[in-house]
Amino acid sequence: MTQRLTYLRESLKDLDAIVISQPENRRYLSGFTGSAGFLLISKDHALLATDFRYYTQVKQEARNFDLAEVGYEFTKHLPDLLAQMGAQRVGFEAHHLTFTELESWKQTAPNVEWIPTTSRVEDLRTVKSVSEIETLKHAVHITDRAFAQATDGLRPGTTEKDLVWAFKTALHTIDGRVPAFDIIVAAGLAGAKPHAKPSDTPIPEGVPIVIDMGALIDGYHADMTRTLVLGQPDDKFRELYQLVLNANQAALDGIRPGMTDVEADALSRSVIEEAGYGDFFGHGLGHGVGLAIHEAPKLATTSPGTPLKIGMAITIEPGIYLPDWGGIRIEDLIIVREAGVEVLTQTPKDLEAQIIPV
Ligand SMILES: [Mn+2]
Repeated sequence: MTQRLTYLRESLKDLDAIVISQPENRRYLSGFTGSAGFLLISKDHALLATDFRYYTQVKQEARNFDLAEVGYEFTKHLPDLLAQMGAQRVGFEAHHLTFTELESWKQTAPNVEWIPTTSRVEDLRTVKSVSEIETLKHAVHITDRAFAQATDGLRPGTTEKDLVWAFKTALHTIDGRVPAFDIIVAAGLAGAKPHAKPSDTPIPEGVPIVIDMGALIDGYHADMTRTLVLGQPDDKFRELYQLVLNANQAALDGIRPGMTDVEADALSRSVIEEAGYGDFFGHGLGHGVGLAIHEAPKLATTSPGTPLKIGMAITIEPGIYLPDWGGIRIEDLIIVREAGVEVLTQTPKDLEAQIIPV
């Protein structure tokens, strides 16, 4: 945590202080896992202002921060806190703070010059530390095990909601965990919607079943997608599955540090485009993952062209979605390493392993 503060302070040369309101950024910098509070950080000070519910917890979790007991009146105390820090030019998180909050801060602290900042902490969060990677590996490992356990019970008559419940049960029984996000189980036509909601309908045989799930471990999110089929798939499934798998593998084989987010996206996209399905891969190749399920960087055609760095944790999830047929997506979680990528996800993805015998 100390090093994270040091890095942030290095990026604050143009400011006297910054107020951090974004929850994952607050946790990342301070270690505080509570749901409310603001960080005030200057060159010499690190304050965590929160309410009565968290006074004890802050002392236990955020040892590098001084607790400011502000109750539910942070805005009222803000001028005093900033004056104590000698801060005149103060940054705020423009992508998180609401317009209403900023207006109230301006009113209460009229002599402060409020400077919008974006992504200062998010940029730091993209490169994971050794301990963050260990936590992500744990999350992926539990995800792999829960996937195997839950899909073992998949048989004719199982509904999408049954399977969601089986994943939740497995996460709980294996390691006392909960899902990192709303689990997706989307069979047949529903799978053509990348973020479909599970239904009460029994999963039919022979159609693709898109399953997107992950475990949440100590604030870190695992994210995996596999596309199974109950009974024998048709030739179209075999053809498209292999195509998406080839696209997934092309990215795993081709990604290197220094390559841009756009170039990484193109590794998979070009495989799908060459086969004539480019229009049916309508989302980005992947996203950073960590304290948030979706965080920087984003791998997409519309990304800014930022180079990938060693230590980034990213999903690789090409997909093809045909509205009159269904969807196929294969998603792994990787770490960018010096010579390529380390694939954390271990759940098998060869075609035969996706076929559940009936
Ligand atoms: Mn994902």
